Amino acid sequence: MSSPKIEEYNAPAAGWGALKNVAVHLLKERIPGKGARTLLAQNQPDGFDCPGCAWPDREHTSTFEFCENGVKAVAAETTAKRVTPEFFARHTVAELLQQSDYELEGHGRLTHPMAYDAATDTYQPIAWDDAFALIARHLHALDDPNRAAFYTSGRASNEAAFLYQLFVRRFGTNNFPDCSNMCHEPTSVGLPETVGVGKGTVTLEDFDQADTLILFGQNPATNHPRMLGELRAAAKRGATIVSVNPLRERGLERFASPQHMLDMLSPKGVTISSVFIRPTLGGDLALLKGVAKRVLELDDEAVAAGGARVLDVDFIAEHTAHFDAFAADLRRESWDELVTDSGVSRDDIEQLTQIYVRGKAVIATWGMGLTQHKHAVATVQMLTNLMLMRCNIGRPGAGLCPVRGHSNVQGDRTVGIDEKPTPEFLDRLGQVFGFEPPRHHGYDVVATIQAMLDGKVKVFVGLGGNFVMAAPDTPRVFDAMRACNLTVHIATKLNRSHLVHGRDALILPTLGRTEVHGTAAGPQGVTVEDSMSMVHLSYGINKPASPECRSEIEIVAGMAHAALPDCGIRWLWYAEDYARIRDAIAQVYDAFHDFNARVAKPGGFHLGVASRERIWLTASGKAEFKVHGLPKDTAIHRARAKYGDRMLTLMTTRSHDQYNTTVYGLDDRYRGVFGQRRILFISAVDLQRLGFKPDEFVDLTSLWDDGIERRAEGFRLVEYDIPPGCIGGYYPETNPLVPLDSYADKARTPTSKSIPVLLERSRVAA
Ligand SMILES: Nc1nc2c(c(=O)[nH]1)N[C@H]1C(S)=C(S)[C@@H](COP(=O)(O)OP(=O)(O)OC[C@H]3O[C@@H](n4cnc5c(=O)[nH]c(N)nc54)[C@H](O)[C@@H]3O)O[C@H]1N2
Ligand SMILES: Nc1nc2c(c(=O)[nH]1)N[C@H]1C(S)=C(S)[C@@H](COP(=O)(O)OP(=O)(O)OC[C@H]3O[C@@H](n4cnc5c(=O)[nH]c(N)nc54)[C@H](O)[C@@H]3O)O[C@H]1N2
Ligand SMILES: [Mo]
Repeated sequence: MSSPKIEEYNAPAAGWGALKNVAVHLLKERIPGKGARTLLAQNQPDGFDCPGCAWPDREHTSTFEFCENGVKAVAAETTAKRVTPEFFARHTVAELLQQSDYELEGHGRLTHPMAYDAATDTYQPIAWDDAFALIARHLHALDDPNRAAFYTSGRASNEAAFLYQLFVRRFGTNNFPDCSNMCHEPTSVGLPETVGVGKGTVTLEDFDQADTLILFGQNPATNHPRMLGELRAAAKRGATIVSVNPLRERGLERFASPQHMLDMLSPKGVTISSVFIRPTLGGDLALLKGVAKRVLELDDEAVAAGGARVLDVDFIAEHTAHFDAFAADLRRESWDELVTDSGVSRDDIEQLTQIYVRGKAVIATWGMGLTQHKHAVATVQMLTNLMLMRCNIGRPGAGLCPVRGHSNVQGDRTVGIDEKPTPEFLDRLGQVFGFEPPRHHGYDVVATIQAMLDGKVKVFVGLGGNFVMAAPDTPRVFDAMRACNLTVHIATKLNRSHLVHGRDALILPTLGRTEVHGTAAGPQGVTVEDSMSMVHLSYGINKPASPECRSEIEIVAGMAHAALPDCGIRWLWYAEDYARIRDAIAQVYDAFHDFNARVAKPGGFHLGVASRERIWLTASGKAEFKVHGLPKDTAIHRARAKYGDRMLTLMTTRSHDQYNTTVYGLDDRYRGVFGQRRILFISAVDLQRLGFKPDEFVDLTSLWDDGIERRAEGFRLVEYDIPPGCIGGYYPETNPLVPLDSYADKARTPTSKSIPVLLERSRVAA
């Protein structure tokens, strides 16, 4: 492990640094020997889908798609370390709570089902059937099925997720808090209103044809490293790549591909992004609106000069609705406000506009930098507006590309993990399985936490994930969990959610995606859907971490069988052969017709996205332009009115050495941070203005007017190239600062990238 230091990173992204880091992680997990075999099977037609990110794979291309962070995800799962009943006997829960998330993760794979014993404050082994019976007892004791909530993290396979939602709906509730509530929900809410489908419209083939790629609020070198391969190819082809990000993310400057020896030997690597546009936090809505306004002005000028139109007027006329209202609003908008609110100069807006209008095939990608704000839905829709102006949707080489997080987060939603299911889906589910599904909408993440705090939800079941650390407002989530009668976690590794538990609590150890899922019917594959709607099979190749581990499907079936043995659904029969679940999925969703046959093909199949085909499943049957004013009364505005420029806006992001709440290591190599995580990036201007020095420690208080004090203490200031007024820290350390009620309009995604805070000299650390 590195000693704490800050040191500028000058090498290209990936490259030798990545290779070295791979070796370090394989060693740390004590898996040097078999590591290579596992890695070779990763993201290959006959191997397993990488449990890391949701970026798609090329079919049959390179021998293996190398990715440092994919290796870390695989190494974390295939670790030789184990958390056994003896381990739990040695440590009380109170003791384990003192350990850091990094230490908890480091103990290794869970091996046995464990139940909490209050008398000893330890987890004790429990037989699987007894665990299922305990769950059934608690569920039956509820006077209303809506007093239970069923969380999903996006690693669950389609089969596991489908069976889970069937169990939960058959039990009687739509309470499906989901990691996507904290992630791409604004995309899933925003796009259906504009283009009819809440998914991206591009495939990897479009990446081959695009001449312009604009990346909004995304850090691919860390979070989707395989995307860099596509960007490298595009850059080499001469495509223009722009990064819109308050930070000049290092991994987007230069990239050395471990598959291309020449890159590795050149000290510079391949230049990826040549243009960096740097809005203030949350400034993208104003920026996009500014670019759209400029496109309209350029079109006016072209019309006046009798030149070629800048707008695609034929497309707009034939395929879209409400353009006039949109254009009228753009004409009214003041340039001063667009510049102030975006934090981007007129010159930079002009530059981005010129790049956009010169592009003949433009792809816009986006990540958490757009979605974790109050006005995230409006921002996603403004991006869609801009793309529609020049017909950059539903055309080869062009389109919308939300870059999803978890490897199957998109698939989980597709197969029914949805707290707001459509009536059509419920009708179909009810017909196929012979029951009347609950119709009322259920709780999302924020609503679940509130309901637990209000005593309305008493049973929490988590299919993967680390709810208490991923969610906002950490201390309140702790209170919420501890108020439950039962908390259940289906997990591969120990995490804090297991230690902040209800009166009764279970940890149920599950197989990871890298492991063989064997049943009486033989080895089973599971399916996942990537960020570009490709569905494919994944087969584990490693021996299970422990003979006691069960697959997620077997665990869901076990719970369902115990709770609803006589409901007419043969839960255990489904778990014997996962192809039966795929047949059931095909019965419920037309898009999955002939599922088993189609997915047997190497590389799988594309699910079909209507907007990609210019079929607009919106209210008007057309792609819709949406008018959005600039936000004027957010928590940031209110805090600024009260505290002036003492107030700073905090974003919470991932370091290079973490997977969400799982901390693999303490370095953030490309940003030059080593051996530590409690740091805050701050501009030289703000340091000076506020009278702080680099390396000084500060405490943060968030500014939210509900009378609750939210603090996070002991962060080292790191002088960084970040726009003045903005600061950045890592998640989950900063989650105590995110108020539960501070979320995106309509989508209710916590505003993890725009939290108004004050800094003060630290009381705790020095
Ligand atoms: N190795 C690894 N891979 C992962 C994950 C991981 O933790 N580790 N997590 C997975 C998951 S679940 C997800 S959702 C994705 C997340 O992947 P990303 O979407 O890349 O998520 P973040 O690291 O949170 O930050 C995104 C970027 O947004 C920028 N940003 C912040 N605020 C703004 C803003 O207001 N405007 C703009 N334009 N930019 C902004 C930040 O500077 C940062 O570069 O990655 C997935 N893949
Ligand atoms: N402040 C702030 N908060 C955020 C974010 C942010 O940017 N800032 N990002 C948000 C986003 S985008 C997301 S997606 C959420 C993530 O929220 P979650 O999905 O809940 O969190 P993870 O850290 O991905 O979950 C890690 C745990 O999953 C379990 N696990 C790993 N693999 C498997 C498996 O194959 N099966 C099962 N059953 N369990 C497994 C392990 O026990 C591990 O400890 O966090 C959100 N929270
Ligand atoms: Mo995510």
